[in-house]
Order: sequence, then C-alpha cells, then structure tokens
Amino acid sequence: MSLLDDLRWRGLVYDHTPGLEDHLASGPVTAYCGFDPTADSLHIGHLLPLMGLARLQRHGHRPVALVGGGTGLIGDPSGKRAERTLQTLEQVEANVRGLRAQMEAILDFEGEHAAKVMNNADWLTTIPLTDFLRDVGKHFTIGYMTAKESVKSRLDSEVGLSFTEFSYQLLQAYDFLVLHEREGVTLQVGGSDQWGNITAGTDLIRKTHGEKAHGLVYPLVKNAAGTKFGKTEAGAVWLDPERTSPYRFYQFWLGTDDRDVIDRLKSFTWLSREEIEALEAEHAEAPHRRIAQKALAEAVTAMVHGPDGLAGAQRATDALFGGDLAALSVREIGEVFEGVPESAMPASAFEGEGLEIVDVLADAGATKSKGEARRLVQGGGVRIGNEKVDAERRVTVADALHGEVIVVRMGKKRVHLVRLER
Ligand code: 629
Repeated sequence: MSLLDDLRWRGLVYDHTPGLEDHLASGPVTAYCGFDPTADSLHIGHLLPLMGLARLQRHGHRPVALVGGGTGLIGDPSGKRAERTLQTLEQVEANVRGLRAQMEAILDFEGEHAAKVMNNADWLTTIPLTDFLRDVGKHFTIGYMTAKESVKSRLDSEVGLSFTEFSYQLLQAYDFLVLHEREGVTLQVGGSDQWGNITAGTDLIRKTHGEKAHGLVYPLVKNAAGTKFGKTEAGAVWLDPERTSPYRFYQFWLGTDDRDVIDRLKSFTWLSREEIEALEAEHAEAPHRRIAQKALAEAVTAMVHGPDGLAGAQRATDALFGGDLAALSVREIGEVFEGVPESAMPASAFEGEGLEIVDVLADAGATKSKGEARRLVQGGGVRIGNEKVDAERRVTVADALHGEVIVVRMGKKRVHLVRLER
C-alpha cells in the first residue's frame, strides 16, 4: 500500500496540495513538521504529527523535526482564540531542550533516511529586520494575510490580534523556504490548524524559486462524546513521565470510548491493517472485554515509555484490581491512588498488638463514625490491601506497604490511605 493510501486508511489525511501523490512516488522526499516550545514536554496532541514523520520515514522518506526556538518567542495564533502571553528567552530555551529529547525517542536517527532535529532560532533570531521585510514580507499582501482563518477569526473577535502574532505566518513561511534551500525540504506536514501557515510557505517557495512545494495536514482528533481529546481532569496528557506517570498514561488510553477505539488504533499505533481489523471484529463481538482498548494502551505506552514503563503501568493496574499491592513502589502507590483521601497516623500506634480495624477506620477519618466502621466491617466489605478482614483483625506495622502506607478499601469503590508517621 502506498504511504498516502495507508495514511488515508488511518484517517490521517484532511487535506493536501495537488500532485502530492506523484511527488511522494517520485523518490525519497524530505519532509518537516514544526513544534513550538510552549512547554518543556510534548503532549499526546503532538504524537500524531510526530508519528506522521516516522510513518514517512518508514516509507523511505527523510524527516526533519523542527523545534520552534524562534517562533516560540512569537506565538502562533492558529486555532487560538486569544493572544498569548510572551514567554521569556530562558523559558523557550529550556523547553527546546525538553522537546528535542522526546523527539529523539520517537524518530530514527540512524541509517539512510536518518531524522534530523533543527531549531528555527538559528535563522529567525539572526536575520536583520530589513532583510526579512524585503525578502519575505514583500511577497505577501495584507489582503492575503488577513484572509487566513487564523487571522480572520481573531480580527472578527473582541480580543483582536497583535502585530506580533499577525506576523507569525511569515515566520513559518520563511522556515519552509530556509529548509527548502538548506535541506531540500519539499513537504510540510501538520494538523489542519496549520494549513494557512503551510500554504504561506508553499506560496513563498513558488514566488522566490518558481518551485513547487507540498503540504499535508491531518484532521484534528475528535472524541465521539464531543469532549476535547487528550484532556483529563488533571489537564493535558504529557509524554514526560514526571508530568503524566506511565500508569496515568496507560489508564488514559484504556479509558478510550468504544466508539473511538478503532480510530485511535489506526492513528496512534504501528499495528497493521490486518491486526486492527482482527481487533475490530473482536471488539464488535464483545466490547465489554475491552480488548481493543488494552491493545491500544499497550501499544502507545510501550512506544512512549518503553517496555519497562508499560510493565510498571500494568503492574499498577493489576494491583488495583486485586493483584499484588506489595509489588508496587511507594511512588507507584502514590500514582495508583492519586486523589484518594488519605490521613496520617503515628506509626507507634501500629507497633506490637496494633489497633483494631474499626478504630483505624474511625481514627483515620475513613468513616464518619465508629458505628459506620463497625457496620462496614461486619458487612464483610472491608479489606486491607486486597485481604478481606473481620472485626477481630488487628492492624499492625506489617500491614503497611514498605512500612509506610496502609491501603484500606471499603466496598467496591471507596479507598483510604493511612500513612504512618514516624
Ligand atoms: C515553525 C513552527 C514551523 C512550522 C511549525 C511550527 C509550529 C506550528 C504550531 N504547531 C503546534 C504546536 O507547536 O503551532 N506553528 O503545538 C502543533 N504542532 C503539531 C501539529 C498541530 C499543531 O506542533 O501540527 O496541528 C497539533 O496537532 O497545533 O516552521
């Protein structure tokens, strides 16, 4: 299957310049995608375009990932309803370092079609203003620039648009020109929000060199439920494990809506058409088994966090559903039970004979009263870790995982952590 046919089947083609199919068939093409350093980590919204570069690479083309150390100083108005606050130079530089490291994990930097990471600060922060206005600005009319969706929508709105952000499309157009001249780049890819900026570049290359350059944009990912993809109650889903733990990351994909899961397998994994169609059939037959969600969560977590990251995430998930809690590190326990109510009690109380379970529940505030604690225990719904306990059971230091934290469960849904204070 040709690259474009594969991308189409995966639902990754929203629009492209005419003649792209022939251009890709004419030989190895050098393609780029840009990422502005608005944070020190990429999030899953960036995964699709980054994997898109890797898909091109696997079909024999050469990818360039561009970090916007220069454009990040300005701010792209595309798809943004309000003006952005400027970032400091130091922030942008620190963020560039974070992004570069993550890109290096997904793209292949070896071999004939080795990927390259470049930074547009190298040319955008050094070009004299007068050169820029003469060599780039002169090719664009105000009418052309204001006709772009990113500009039009803001001009019609109350917040307006600064001259700074208005200029952004020219910077991205100039990048495409520079990469065309220096690296032989003839294709820019991105999300559909980037179409205006990309075509500004193809127009500039045509005007300056009389050459044809191409653009290809992906549809923006949408949830069937109408909610925003990639956002959870805790905010964005980041690739940096310090920001979003591999466990949370895994859980995010595991929670994919039945109506979305096959599309996500197509766009966010390297699974083949045959493998995905087999999963689709299984999923249609028994959606409650969540086989497709598991395959998705495994594939994306392994790709981003490696086999160890995936193993840790699965261990944590199993532990939560009856597996061995003792296999988790204190840190993993914190991740698995993030947001669960907790209280501290002196470790000394748990030494020797320890305390009665009813007292632990009441003293920790896990139940409202001793009466409620007693009812719950007698009803057989209380467990320490995954062990069911009766009213006779005494709780000691031995029940604390790593000597630090006791996991108390009440019924199916309620959990309370008791941290031992020393
Ligand atoms: C200089 C900067 C270039 C080319 C591109 C850029 C960045 C571009 C942008 N992209 C978004 C970003 O940085 O703002 N102006 O967060 C983001 N992108 C990936 C996809 C996107 C897009 O990194 O293109 O559509 C999200 O899926 O919003 O010379």
